[in-house]
Amino acid sequence: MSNPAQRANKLFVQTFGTTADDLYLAPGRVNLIGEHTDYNDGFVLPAAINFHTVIAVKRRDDDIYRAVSDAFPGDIKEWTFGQEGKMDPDDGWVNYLKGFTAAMAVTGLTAKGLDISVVGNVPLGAGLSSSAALEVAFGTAVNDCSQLRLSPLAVAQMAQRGENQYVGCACGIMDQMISALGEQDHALLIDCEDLDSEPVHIPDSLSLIIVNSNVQRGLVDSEYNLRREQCEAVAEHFGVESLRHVELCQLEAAKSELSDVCYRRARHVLTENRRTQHASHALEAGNITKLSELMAQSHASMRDDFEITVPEIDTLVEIISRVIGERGGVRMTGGGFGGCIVALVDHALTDAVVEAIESQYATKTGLEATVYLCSASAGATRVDEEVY
Ligand code: GAF
Repeated sequence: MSNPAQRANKLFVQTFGTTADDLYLAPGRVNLIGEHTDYNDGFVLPAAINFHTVIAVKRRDDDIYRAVSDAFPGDIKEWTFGQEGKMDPDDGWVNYLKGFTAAMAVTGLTAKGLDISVVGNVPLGAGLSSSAALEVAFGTAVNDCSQLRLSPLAVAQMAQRGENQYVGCACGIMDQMISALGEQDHALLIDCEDLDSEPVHIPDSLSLIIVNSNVQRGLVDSEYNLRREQCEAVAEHFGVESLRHVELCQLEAAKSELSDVCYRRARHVLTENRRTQHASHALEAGNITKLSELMAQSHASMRDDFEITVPEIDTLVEIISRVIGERGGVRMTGGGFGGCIVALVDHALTDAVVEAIESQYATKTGLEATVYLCSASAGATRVDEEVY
């Protein structure tokens, strides 16, 4: 049926027997380059995508929250601001909302309660940040409805705090920040040390293609946290706050003092930071040959040094890079261990890319891929049903 905004309004009426006051949305994201660099105070280059979580809300006079998702209609979750209790793994999606209000309470902020319904079309579990979209859509609604006047960056930081401290995932700031601050037709170069960001136009000649490998992602949290610990161990070895303050030449000189695994993890992060800055310049200048080279190097580094790709993802990247050559770039995107690849390719090659995936991926892997032809979208906002 209808678009997500209409669906959110409909679910609201079905659940609460009255109409919602307002609608808010936040996008999922795709990271063009700069993987596992955010929690190392490095650089990332994500874009918000035109897949959204939409929330319909009605203000309440008390501090109670009641929430329903279209994934589980009829199952109303309820909590009181500042009394979220402990994260309950069986509660699934609502933990991300409770995490947000819990983080606010810890910070000393208060907000009035809300009745809310949640719907969305960000693919779940695909590495396109459906959880950040949920947190940021909710945070934007709470911020607006209680007139807190938090900046989009502050909403993103609160969402990250909720996920780190309440949900228990040690994620960096990238996903929340791009969901809050994305710009249409642009990627955002984010310096995760000072959280400065600058929009980078994506040339009109390029198609943004995301392909879901449909590999069931396993061990994601434990492997993610392990990578983070390995990076922190190397920073500690050098006596610095983060890998941002280690130079590649220092790392090379200290190679024998580190385990091979830790050395390679750090080499990925340091080289990825450079590639991300160069890729941002290449994109801005429309230098697709350079972009292609940097995205290929990024993928190889994730595969060989950071070891976060899986064979099916490597296969997808190989299939696509054979079609596009230097007329576009392709690499795995997101935290890894399954999920998606991102390709930025000359429009003229879009059909050939899709045909190559359709004719080769299933034969080589036994899985069906899902292709999303996307565009870079704006960040979280209040929205009208008619203009969604
Ligand atoms: C996940 C995390 F949530 C991000 O913070 C980032 O570290 C990413 O993995 C890897 O680049 O999406």
